[in-house]
Amino acid sequence: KARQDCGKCLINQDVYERIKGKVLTAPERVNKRGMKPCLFGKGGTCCNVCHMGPCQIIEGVEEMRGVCGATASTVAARNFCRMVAAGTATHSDHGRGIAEAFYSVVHNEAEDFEIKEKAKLRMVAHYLGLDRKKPIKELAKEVAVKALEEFGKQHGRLAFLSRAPEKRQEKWRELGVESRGVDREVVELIHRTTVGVDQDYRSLLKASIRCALADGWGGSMLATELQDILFGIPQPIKSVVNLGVLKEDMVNITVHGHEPEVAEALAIAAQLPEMIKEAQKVGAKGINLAGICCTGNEVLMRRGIPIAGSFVQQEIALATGAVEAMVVDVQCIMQNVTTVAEAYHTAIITTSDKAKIEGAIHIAFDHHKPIESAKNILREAIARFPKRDKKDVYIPKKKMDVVAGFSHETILYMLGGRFRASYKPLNENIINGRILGVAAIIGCDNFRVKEKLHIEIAKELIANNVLVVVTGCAASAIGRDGLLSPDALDLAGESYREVLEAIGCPPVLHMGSCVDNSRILIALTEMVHTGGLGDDIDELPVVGSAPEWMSEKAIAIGNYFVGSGTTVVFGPTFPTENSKIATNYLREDFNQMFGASWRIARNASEFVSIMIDHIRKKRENLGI
Ligand code: BF8
Repeated sequence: KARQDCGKCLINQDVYERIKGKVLTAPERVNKRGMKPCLFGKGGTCCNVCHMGPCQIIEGVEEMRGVCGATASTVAARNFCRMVAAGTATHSDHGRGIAEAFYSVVHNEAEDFEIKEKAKLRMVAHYLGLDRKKPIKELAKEVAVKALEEFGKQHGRLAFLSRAPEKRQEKWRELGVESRGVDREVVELIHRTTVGVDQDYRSLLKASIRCALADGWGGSMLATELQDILFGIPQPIKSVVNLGVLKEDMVNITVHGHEPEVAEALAIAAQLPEMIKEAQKVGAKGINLAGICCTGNEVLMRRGIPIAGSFVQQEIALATGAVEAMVVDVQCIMQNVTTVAEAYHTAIITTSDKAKIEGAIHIAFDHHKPIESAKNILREAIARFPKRDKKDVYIPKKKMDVVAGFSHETILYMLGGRFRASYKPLNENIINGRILGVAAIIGCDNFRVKEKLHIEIAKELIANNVLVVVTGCAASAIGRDGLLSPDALDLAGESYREVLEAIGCPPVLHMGSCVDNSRILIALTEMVHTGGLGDDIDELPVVGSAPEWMSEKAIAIGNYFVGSGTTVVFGPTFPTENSKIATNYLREDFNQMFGASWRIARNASEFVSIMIDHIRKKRENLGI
């Protein structure tokens, strides 16, 4: 029953059946009594910042304040801030990791990688305040130093904030929420939330924007830009998604986590004749890489490497019995993967010294020697192939064609053509009403959500002529259903379909991993700069959503979008809900301050109606 209750596992119900009784998996835990969410924690009013508690607090009940007197709104705001700080830290430490790799490459301390995108390097150099005309090698070194400095800066403001529309920058200045340095904002926000510090929900929540902006326009944007410079700007590319991408006759390696460095190195090493020969020696035809989570999105976007699964599919990818190794770095790796792997011949290989897992093999990835590290990892996987129990392999047939790789640069070219690359055609089609507006569906998929929310919402939006962009695990889920393929054009509303047919792209555009939500910030800025849709992001007929969010990172993302002027709809639950006061502040007061707010929806139709109403209201304000 537990399995049948979970909409997500229905996707691969057949695989779950195989491990029934062998290993306890996440969907089973979801429905076990002890695994119900804590009611106070879920709505944000469990306070555990000191050891007089944890205190469970009910709004408006005097005796149910914390021992220290903390109110429900203070506690909910504190917990929300901690999520924002954690999400910001996570994306940003990823950004720092890439900046360090970039530093090593351009200072000739690392082998194998090189600058792939010189024009983008010059553009990034410009926004970091450098002279873009300098010789490329010299400039790259300066960019590496400047990028790393953004993390530890104490004063002034983050360099990429200057990429936002001028009016937005003024707003940030007036409100005092310009981020200074990435690390400083995370540290300060955590400081504010500890016992006896900031005890006014308004002050806390406003500060959460300053930190979140350091994610979107700081850590995440640095990650995206430096990854593009090193590994290439994504271009539209065909591939496939779902467990059917695993191959019976090859060494299957799933690359899971977030920073693309390991997966990029594995992709290069897996093509080397010596490694293919080693695989053949043990009876395999070759090496097959398949992605999971955001690492999957990174290598799908740039290399067309197929995606085996999103967050909710990581256990069952192993339960196919066909995976020799799951190679992980950081974030969103469930501890249970080692338990599932033990039931098979599979190795879980951790590669980051920041993220080890009991029961996994650790092969530290040396970013000075990426290919050598990758070869060691491949050899561990190849050695497992003869141990595969061929009778115990079951790879579901399900897979779906997708077209991914829609970076904001690519969208620019597609819309405007090579000789007048511009967002003008998009703005024109919004103004003339062929496209109603733009909606983002981002974030995780979640074992607790029974419905296929991403898919239902996306279908309804495109049918209503809304251009939909997606990132993260939402993108994989939507891809599994076929919406990332031009074959789904007939699901789009008539006028939107005409636009899509003219440029030949799918009705839903995959813009990348979760750090790549920064691409959406730049795309929105381009729309403002192109003209005709107002002077700031909050005037655009645009809305965001994370219908199945579960990670703190999603809250940080939502918050930087709101701070940047885009209303976001989250659900089905929300982390401040036990305090009406704090939740109302995020909706009404944020709307006054930033022209955008946090909204909550419980089901697909609520998501769609809030999103479409919002877009229509913005159109009305613009008089279009
Ligand atoms: O950073 S969408 S489950 S994989 S947190 Fe994690 Fe959520 Fe997937 Fe990527 Ni984003």
